[in-house]
Amino acid sequence: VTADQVKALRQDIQRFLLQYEFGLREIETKLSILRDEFLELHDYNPIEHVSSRVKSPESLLEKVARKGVARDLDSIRAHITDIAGVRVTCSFVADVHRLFSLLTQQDDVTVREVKDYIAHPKPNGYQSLHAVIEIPVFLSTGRTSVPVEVQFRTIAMDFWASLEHKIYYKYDAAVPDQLTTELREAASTAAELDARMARLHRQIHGPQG
Ligand code: 0O2
Repeated sequence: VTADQVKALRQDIQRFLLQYEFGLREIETKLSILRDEFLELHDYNPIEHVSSRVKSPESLLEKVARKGVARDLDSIRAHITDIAGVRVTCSFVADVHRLFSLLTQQDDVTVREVKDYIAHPKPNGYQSLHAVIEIPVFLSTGRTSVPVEVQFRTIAMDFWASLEHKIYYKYDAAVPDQLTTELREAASTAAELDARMARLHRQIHGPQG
Protein backbone atom coordinates (compact mmCIF):
# COMPACT_ATOMS: atom_id res chain seq x y z
CA VAL A 1 0.00 0.00 0.00
CA THR A 2 1.47 3.35 -1.02
CA ALA A 3 1.38 6.51 1.08
CA ASP A 4 -1.10 8.01 -1.40
CA GLN A 5 -3.44 5.06 -0.99
CA VAL A 6 -3.33 5.37 2.80
CA LYS A 7 -4.07 9.07 2.48
CA ALA A 8 -7.01 8.40 0.14
CA LEU A 9 -8.36 5.72 2.49
CA ARG A 10 -8.13 8.06 5.46
CA GLN A 11 -10.05 10.71 3.52
CA ASP A 12 -12.74 8.17 2.55
CA ILE A 13 -13.19 7.14 6.19
CA GLN A 14 -13.31 10.75 7.35
CA ARG A 15 -16.02 11.59 4.82
CA PHE A 16 -17.88 8.40 5.71
CA LEU A 17 -17.88 9.26 9.43
CA LEU A 18 -18.81 12.88 8.75
CA GLN A 19 -22.21 11.76 7.44
CA TYR A 20 -22.89 10.13 10.80
CA GLU A 21 -21.87 13.35 12.53
CA PHE A 22 -24.51 15.15 10.41
CA GLY A 23 -27.08 12.49 11.30
CA LEU A 24 -26.41 13.15 14.99
CA ARG A 25 -26.92 16.88 14.51
CA GLU A 26 -30.32 16.28 12.90
CA ILE A 27 -31.44 14.09 15.81
CA GLU A 28 -30.06 16.50 18.40
CA THR A 29 -32.00 19.34 16.78
CA LYS A 30 -35.20 17.30 16.80
CA LEU A 31 -34.71 16.48 20.49
CA SER A 32 -33.99 20.06 21.47
CA ILE A 33 -37.08 21.25 19.59
CA LEU A 34 -39.22 18.68 21.41
CA ARG A 35 -37.70 19.70 24.73
CA ASP A 36 -38.21 23.44 24.20
CA GLU A 37 -41.74 23.03 22.93
CA PHE A 38 -42.62 20.76 25.82
CA LEU A 39 -41.22 23.25 28.26
CA GLU A 40 -43.27 26.03 26.70
CA LEU A 41 -46.52 24.02 26.58
CA HIS A 42 -46.34 22.13 29.86
CA ASP A 43 -43.79 24.08 31.86
CA TYR A 44 -41.95 20.79 32.25
CA ASN A 45 -38.73 19.40 30.77
CA PRO A 46 -39.00 15.68 29.93
CA ILE A 47 -35.28 15.40 29.01
CA GLU A 48 -32.60 15.43 31.68
CA HIS A 49 -29.62 14.98 29.45
CA VAL A 50 -28.64 14.21 25.84
CA SER A 51 -25.24 12.90 24.83
CA SER A 52 -24.02 11.72 21.49
CA ARG A 53 -20.95 10.28 19.87
CA VAL A 54 -19.67 8.97 16.56
CA LYS A 55 -17.80 5.70 17.04
CA SER A 56 -14.04 6.18 16.83
CA PRO A 57 -12.36 4.52 13.81
CA GLU A 58 -10.57 2.12 16.23
CA SER A 59 -13.76 1.05 17.98
CA LEU A 60 -15.55 0.76 14.63
CA LEU A 61 -12.84 -1.51 13.20
CA GLU A 62 -12.86 -3.61 16.36
CA LYS A 63 -16.63 -4.13 15.97
CA VAL A 64 -16.26 -4.87 12.24
CA ALA A 65 -13.75 -7.61 13.11
CA ARG A 66 -15.86 -8.95 16.02
CA LYS A 67 -19.00 -9.19 13.87
CA GLY A 68 -17.14 -10.64 10.87
CA VAL A 69 -18.26 -7.77 8.60
CA ALA A 70 -16.31 -7.21 5.36
CA ARG A 71 -13.93 -4.26 5.62
CA ASP A 72 -15.48 -2.08 2.93
CA LEU A 73 -17.55 1.00 3.55
CA ASP A 74 -20.74 -0.38 1.94
CA SER A 75 -20.74 -3.48 4.16
CA ILE A 76 -19.92 -1.42 7.21
CA ARG A 77 -22.77 0.99 6.41
CA ALA A 78 -25.18 -1.92 6.00
CA HIS A 79 -24.21 -3.94 9.06
CA ILE A 80 -22.97 -1.61 11.77
CA THR A 81 -25.92 0.49 12.86
CA ASP A 82 -24.51 2.18 15.94
CA ILE A 83 -21.78 4.26 14.31
CA ALA A 84 -23.80 7.30 15.35
CA GLY A 85 -25.31 7.05 18.82
CA VAL A 86 -27.49 9.37 20.88
CA ARG A 87 -28.42 8.76 24.50
CA VAL A 88 -31.49 10.49 25.87
CA THR A 89 -31.81 10.44 29.64
CA CYS A 90 -35.22 11.25 31.11
CA SER A 91 -36.45 11.60 34.68
CA PHE A 92 -39.32 9.15 34.34
CA VAL A 93 -40.13 5.99 32.40
CA ALA A 94 -43.26 7.68 30.99
CA ASP A 95 -41.02 10.37 29.47
CA VAL A 96 -38.81 7.69 27.91
CA HIS A 97 -41.85 6.29 26.09
CA ARG A 98 -43.17 9.73 25.25
CA LEU A 99 -39.88 10.89 23.71
CA PHE A 100 -39.48 7.62 21.85
CA SER A 101 -42.94 8.02 20.26
CA LEU A 102 -42.53 11.71 19.48
CA LEU A 103 -39.21 11.09 17.71
CA THR A 104 -39.99 7.85 15.89
CA GLN A 105 -43.37 9.10 14.62
CA GLN A 106 -41.86 12.05 12.74
CA ASP A 107 -42.40 11.51 9.03
CA ASP A 108 -38.77 11.96 7.95
CA VAL A 109 -37.71 9.29 10.46
CA THR A 110 -37.68 5.60 9.50
CA VAL A 111 -37.49 3.05 12.29
CA ARG A 112 -35.20 0.17 11.38
CA GLU A 113 -35.10 -1.69 14.66
CA VAL A 114 -36.41 -1.38 18.20
CA LYS A 115 -35.06 -3.23 21.24
CA ASP A 116 -37.15 -2.72 24.33
CA TYR A 117 -34.90 -3.67 27.22
CA ILE A 118 -37.35 -1.93 29.58
CA ALA A 119 -40.19 -4.34 28.81
CA HIS A 120 -37.59 -7.13 28.56
CA PRO A 121 -34.47 -6.31 30.62
CA LYS A 122 -31.26 -8.13 29.67
CA PRO A 123 -30.29 -11.05 31.95
CA ASN A 124 -27.67 -8.84 33.66
CA GLY A 125 -30.39 -6.31 34.54
CA TYR A 126 -29.70 -3.76 31.77
CA GLN A 127 -32.69 -1.56 30.95
CA SER A 128 -33.09 0.99 28.15
CA LEU A 129 -35.20 1.48 25.07
CA HIS A 130 -33.12 1.31 21.88
CA ALA A 131 -34.14 2.37 18.40
CA VAL A 132 -32.12 2.39 15.22
CA ILE A 133 -33.64 5.11 13.11
CA GLU A 134 -32.73 6.48 9.70
CA ILE A 135 -32.68 10.17 9.09
CA PRO A 136 -32.15 12.02 5.80
CA VAL A 137 -29.12 14.27 5.55
CA PHE A 138 -28.73 16.69 2.64
CA LEU A 139 -25.22 17.01 1.24
CA SER A 140 -23.87 18.95 -1.75
CA THR A 141 -23.87 15.59 -3.55
CA GLY A 142 -27.52 14.93 -2.73
CA ARG A 143 -29.67 13.28 -0.13
CA THR A 144 -28.37 10.41 1.94
CA SER A 145 -29.93 8.40 4.73
CA VAL A 146 -28.00 7.95 7.96
CA PRO A 147 -28.72 5.34 10.66
CA VAL A 148 -28.53 6.57 14.25
CA GLU A 149 -28.94 4.41 17.33
CA VAL A 150 -30.95 6.26 19.97
CA GLN A 151 -30.97 4.93 23.53
CA PHE A 152 -33.73 6.23 25.80
CA ARG A 153 -33.39 5.61 29.52
CA THR A 154 -34.13 7.07 32.94
CA ILE A 155 -31.53 8.62 35.23
CA ALA A 156 -31.68 5.50 37.41
CA MET A 157 -31.12 3.19 34.40
CA ASP A 158 -28.26 5.41 33.25
CA PHE A 159 -26.66 5.35 36.70
CA TRP A 160 -26.81 1.55 36.68
CA ALA A 161 -25.54 1.21 33.10
CA SER A 162 -22.52 3.44 33.63
CA LEU A 163 -21.43 1.49 36.71
CA GLU A 164 -22.04 -1.86 35.01
CA HIS A 165 -20.02 -0.68 32.02
CA LYS A 166 -17.05 0.19 34.26
CA ILE A 167 -17.25 -3.14 36.09
CA TYR A 168 -17.53 -5.07 32.82
CA TYR A 169 -14.37 -3.44 31.48
CA LYS A 170 -12.48 -3.68 34.76
CA TYR A 171 -13.00 -7.47 34.78
CA ASP A 172 -12.55 -7.71 31.02
CA ALA A 173 -16.05 -9.22 30.62
CA ALA A 174 -15.37 -11.94 33.27
CA VAL A 175 -17.38 -10.37 36.12
CA PRO A 176 -17.34 -12.50 39.31
CA ASP A 177 -20.69 -14.21 40.12
CA GLN A 178 -21.15 -12.29 43.37
CA LEU A 179 -20.90 -8.95 41.55
CA THR A 180 -23.19 -10.14 38.76
CA THR A 181 -25.83 -11.00 41.34
CA GLU A 182 -25.42 -7.67 43.11
CA LEU A 183 -25.70 -5.81 39.83
CA ARG A 184 -28.91 -7.63 38.97
CA GLU A 185 -30.30 -6.69 42.40
CA ALA A 186 -29.18 -3.08 41.94
CA ALA A 187 -31.02 -3.00 38.59
CA SER A 188 -34.27 -4.01 40.26
CA THR A 189 -33.68 -1.45 43.03
CA ALA A 190 -33.26 1.16 40.26
CA ALA A 191 -36.52 0.02 38.66
CA GLU A 192 -38.28 0.28 42.05
CA LEU A 193 -36.93 3.78 42.50
CA ASP A 194 -38.24 4.71 39.03
CA ALA A 195 -41.70 3.39 39.93
CA ARG A 196 -41.66 5.20 43.26
CA MET A 197 -40.55 8.53 41.80
CA ALA A 198 -43.22 8.23 39.10
CA ARG A 199 -45.89 7.74 41.78
CA LEU A 200 -44.67 10.81 43.65
CA HIS A 201 -44.54 12.81 40.44
CA ARG A 202 -48.12 11.83 39.59
CA GLN A 203 -49.29 12.94 43.04
CA ILE A 204 -47.90 16.39 42.35
CA HIS A 205 -48.65 16.80 38.64
CA GLY A 206 -51.59 14.47 38.02
CA PRO A 207 -51.72 11.44 35.69
CA GLN A 208 -50.64 13.41 32.59
CA GLY A 209 -47.42 14.49 34.30
P1 0O2 B 1 -20.79 1.85 23.55
O1 0O2 B 1 -19.45 2.08 24.15
O2 0O2 B 1 -21.91 2.42 24.35
O3 0O2 B 1 -20.87 2.17 22.10
P2 0O2 B 1 -23.76 -4.92 19.79
O4 0O2 B 1 -23.89 -3.44 19.51
O5 0O2 B 1 -23.82 -5.76 18.56
O6 0O2 B 1 -22.63 -5.27 20.70
P3 0O2 B 1 -26.45 -5.25 19.92
O7 0O2 B 1 -27.25 -6.40 20.43
O8 0O2 B 1 -26.38 -5.10 18.48
O9 0O2 B 1 -25.03 -5.31 20.56
O10 0O2 B 1 -26.96 -3.88 20.43
P4 0O2 B 1 -27.74 -3.48 21.72
O11 0O2 B 1 -28.08 -4.64 22.55
O12 0O2 B 1 -28.82 -2.60 21.21
O13 0O2 B 1 -26.65 -2.67 22.56
C1 0O2 B 1 -25.90 -1.66 22.02
C2 0O2 B 1 -25.50 -0.63 23.05
O14 0O2 B 1 -26.38 -0.63 24.16
C3 0O2 B 1 -24.14 -0.85 23.66
O15 0O2 B 1 -23.19 -0.28 22.83
C4 0O2 B 1 -24.26 -0.11 24.99
O16 0O2 B 1 -24.17 1.28 24.82
C5 0O2 B 1 -25.68 -0.43 25.37
N1 0O2 B 1 -25.76 -1.70 26.12
C6 0O2 B 1 -26.31 -2.85 25.70
N2 0O2 B 1 -26.23 -3.79 26.63
C7 0O2 B 1 -25.63 -3.22 27.70
C8 0O2 B 1 -25.27 -3.72 28.99
O17 0O2 B 1 -25.49 -4.87 29.35
N3 0O2 B 1 -24.65 -2.84 29.84
C9 0O2 B 1 -24.39 -1.56 29.49
N4 0O2 B 1 -23.78 -0.79 30.38
N5 0O2 B 1 -24.69 -1.07 28.25
C10 0O2 B 1 -25.31 -1.90 27.38
P5 0O2 B 1 -21.68 -0.76 22.82
O18 0O2 B 1 -21.20 -0.67 21.42
O19 0O2 B 1 -21.54 -2.07 23.52
O20 0O2 B 1 -20.94 0.27 23.71
